[in-house]
Amino acid sequence: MAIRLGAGDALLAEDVQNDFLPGGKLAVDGGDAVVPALNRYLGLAKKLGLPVYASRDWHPPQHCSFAAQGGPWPEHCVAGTPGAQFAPGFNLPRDAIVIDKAMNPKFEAYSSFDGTDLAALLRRAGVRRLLIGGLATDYCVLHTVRDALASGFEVLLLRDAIRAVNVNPADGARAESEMQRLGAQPVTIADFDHEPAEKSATH
Ligand code: VGL
Ligand code: ZN
Repeated sequence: MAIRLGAGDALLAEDVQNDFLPGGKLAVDGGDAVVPALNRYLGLAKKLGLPVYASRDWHPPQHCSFAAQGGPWPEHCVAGTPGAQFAPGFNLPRDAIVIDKAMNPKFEAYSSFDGTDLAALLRRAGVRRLLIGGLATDYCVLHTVRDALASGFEVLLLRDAIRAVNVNPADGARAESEMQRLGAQPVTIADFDHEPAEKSATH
């Protein structure tokens, strides 16, 4: 059954930033594939007038998650650097709402709800269901989906628009199972009711 989108739905794109794409400082295998995939959902959002939210991992230079500070990751997504910019070709609309996170040097914050006003913004906008995709499946997407569900939002997990870091090879698969177990509904672009342009041809 095709899923119908409308009022109360919004798209949330997690951390589609240069440092998480091939060639970046914390490159996710195949991370660049989320860009065209999310662009298809952005097309749906535009057609239906759905609000779009986009998070950025936006760290201070000495963030506790960096190896130099004893953390697990190479330095990445330092606020204002090219690596922290949205990926080229990612078609965010002008009125997309950008959520910066993990800005406190002392705390890791994978979830876009952690230390941000995202939940309040969504409630104020009347959002009840989130379409969530982006990077990375086993960190920011997982933690954001957990928080979204715990905050009472429904979640459609965009399976064709996520990729995992896979520090351990099964991390991505495990994260997807957990998100489903918690109540996220896994979907792909084929599940949505959208007419291809050719169908509206006149004669
Ligand atoms: C992320 C590792 C470190 C993510 C952020 O966006 O998933 N992963 N910082
Ligand atoms: Zn980070």
